[in-house]
Amino acid sequence: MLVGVVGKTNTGKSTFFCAVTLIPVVIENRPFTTIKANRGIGYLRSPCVCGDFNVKDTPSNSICIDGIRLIPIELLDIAGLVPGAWQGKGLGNMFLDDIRKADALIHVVDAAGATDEEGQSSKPGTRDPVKDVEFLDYEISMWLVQIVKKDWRKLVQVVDVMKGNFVDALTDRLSGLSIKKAHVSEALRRTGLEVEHVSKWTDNDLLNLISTLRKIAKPMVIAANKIDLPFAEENVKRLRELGYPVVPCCCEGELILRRAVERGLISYTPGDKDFIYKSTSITDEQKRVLEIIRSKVLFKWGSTGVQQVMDTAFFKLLQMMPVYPVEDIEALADHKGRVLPDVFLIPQGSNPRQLAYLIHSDLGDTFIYAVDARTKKRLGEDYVLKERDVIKIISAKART
Ligand SMILES: Nc1nc2c(ncn2[C@@H]2O[C@H](COP(=O)(O)OP(=O)(O)OP(=O)(O)O)[C@@H](O)[C@H]2O)c(=O)[nH]1
Ligand SMILES: [Mg+2]
Repeated sequence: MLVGVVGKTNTGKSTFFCAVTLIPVVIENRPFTTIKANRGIGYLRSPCVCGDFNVKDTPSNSICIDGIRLIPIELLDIAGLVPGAWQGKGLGNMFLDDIRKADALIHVVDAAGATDEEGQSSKPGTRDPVKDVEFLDYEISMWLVQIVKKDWRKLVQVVDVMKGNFVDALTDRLSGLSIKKAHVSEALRRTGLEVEHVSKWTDNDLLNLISTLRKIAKPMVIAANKIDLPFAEENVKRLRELGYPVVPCCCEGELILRRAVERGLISYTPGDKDFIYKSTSITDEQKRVLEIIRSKVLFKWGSTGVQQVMDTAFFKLLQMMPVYPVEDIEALADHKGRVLPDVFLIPQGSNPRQLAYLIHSDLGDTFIYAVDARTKKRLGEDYVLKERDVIKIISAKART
């Protein structure tokens, strides 16, 4: 699963990416700082099961800090866009092509309205961030419409004359865009458009279908950034009326906190509501900046919001959940003796065999049953895995 960080140019996308991945990318107060997308690893935050079992864990594919499991995931920081990108304006298709790979989108908006339509910085309160959301929706939809329209007549012929399947034909046309057949069927159901009359659809019908499809295939969370600035609070309220999950955030504040942790100045885990001073060699200036973040962001909003954006994207939009496979249910360990070494992200509603496949295709093929480490009960393929289950897979090859 890959999540793309998108939005108008100069809203703080790279700051968000850097705060999450700690990859030093270029951040500047000007449009089009990022041209080539940055790809990196960020972390999701989930309460670790080590506390439930009262054991000291030795994580391998993830990190555990004070009972909080940080689970690695992939993130893409995409070039910014300006209105007309779908027609090639600004960096145009450069941005749009990178969206192809994304399964969900984090839309970083300047909630303070301190960047104009073209991404030039302006006084807070001068740009309506609601317009930024509307325009990004429109840009992505128009770009997709353009792709579909290229072959529209052929597609209509396949369905009308050759009685081909519309869902198959459209999914095929959109291949390589991380859009699945189920997404297309669901978009048709929601719009109520009739496939039998596809040749009579208007441009608006097609736009309606495609924007609905985009919302299903590439769900979006709004990261309402720059909440440290004036006007953000009232704009956040208005952004919440658009029907997307909205998380107020201060990417710059999160980046400063993460860097202060790296320098050993404070202790802070992403997503925390406060930090603790660790070093006595902290300068007055460093303290002043940290105290501003504390009062303007942490105390006022409850956190910097950056971690919550990540968790919303993977747990709510993509409906993933963490599950812990182990080989020994007594020691909760793998064959190397590592305790609760791995956590896997798996779609909600998955069964133990699907977990086995995620670990290794052989293990899925030879799956016999699973065992729940909490209840010691045997679980068949009909069992629906729960969030934070600790599971042993029994296979014909007797390996996990
Ligand atoms: N006040 C404030 N400024 C921020 C925040 N996050 C980012 N910025 C500033 O916004 C400006 C743009 O940041 P970038 O991260 O480069 O923005 P971008 O969206 O990647 O921009 P492009 O790559 O040019 O499209 C920089 O001056 C950042 O310091 C924040 O939370 N608050
Ligand atoms: Mg950037």
